[in-house]
Amino acid sequence: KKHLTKDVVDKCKNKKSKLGATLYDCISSGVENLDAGVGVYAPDADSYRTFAPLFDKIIEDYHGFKPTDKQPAVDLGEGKTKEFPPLDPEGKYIKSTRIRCGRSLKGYPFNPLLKQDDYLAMEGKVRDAFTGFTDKELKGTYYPLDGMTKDTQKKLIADHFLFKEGDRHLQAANACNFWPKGRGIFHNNDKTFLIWVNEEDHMRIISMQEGSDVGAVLDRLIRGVKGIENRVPFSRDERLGWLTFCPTNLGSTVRASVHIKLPKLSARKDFKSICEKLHLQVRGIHGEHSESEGGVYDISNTARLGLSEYQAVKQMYDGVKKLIELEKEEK
Ligand code: ADP
Ligand code: ILO
Repeated sequence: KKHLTKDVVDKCKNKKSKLGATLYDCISSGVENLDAGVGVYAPDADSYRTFAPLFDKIIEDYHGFKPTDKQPAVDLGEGKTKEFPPLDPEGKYIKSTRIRCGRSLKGYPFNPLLKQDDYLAMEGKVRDAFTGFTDKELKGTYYPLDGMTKDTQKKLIADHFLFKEGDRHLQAANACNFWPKGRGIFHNNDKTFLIWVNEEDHMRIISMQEGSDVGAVLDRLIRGVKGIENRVPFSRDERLGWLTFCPTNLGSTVRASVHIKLPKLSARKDFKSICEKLHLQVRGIHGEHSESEGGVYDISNTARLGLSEYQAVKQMYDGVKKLIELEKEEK
């Protein structure tokens, strides 16, 4: 609505990406969901170039990343995790910490252009990669969604481990074809290291645990990412960094979050604007498009593109540290 001007439509309406995606394929989710925050997805990597008149504007608006900007080199934060000691050592505010990143498999487009055979082949490839984990803490089991009981699925979702089903934004983007084929979740015994397969992105790699030890969560994520990238090549763009289906996740792809209670601060009318000024995004207890429950919020870094993985985590770390200070100062 905001960036799809007549000029942009005229520039894009007769174009097709290398794999045949049209402008309508990019905007269908926002057309069907007028309350969407962003409303667009890229059916393939080439769509970011072919439909640049639209994507560039949205990317600049969301990330502050200009068409001439370039994603910095990868810096996962290796050797620097000690810079992130527990944010709330007494456990008064933070319930849990999670850091996730997205990855796409080289050679495959995104959801709307995938065939059932692609989903199954991709699932097979990543499954092989999981089986190869040598790190004891990361070793685990892959659970395909196809065949999972509804009770198990519901419990995994309620406990914040598994992606939801039937997201209307993804459905309208044509991203749920052949569901649940090729979709699933890998996790270690403790459910502190998890990988979502073929939901919104080919892979979402997640590290999470109770409490506020950001350094420990990041350290585990780094080991996990390295363990997989040795086995399956990921697709990366010179300018946009790691490629993802949704433009909000490009670049570092990192969303570092805490589940946190800030009773005094969150009662203030300007709570969201305080967070925005600290480059923090506020979500509800069940993730995006959900509400807070029992005063618990999901607070994370807003930007993912134009900053390294380490900087994305630091954005959340510094911002949440400040929020806790402000909470303590409130009368
Ligand atoms: P994503 O983080 O992958 O963009 P969502 O916002 O939908 O997707 O969140 C996915 C799940 O992760 C949700 O169940 C959400 O509650 C859970 N989650 C996010 N941050 C935390 C956290 N710090 N602790 C526990 N669960 C979390
Ligand atoms: N298309 C949805 C979601 C945007 C960002 N979030 C994710 C999960 N990619 C919207 O525009 O609100």
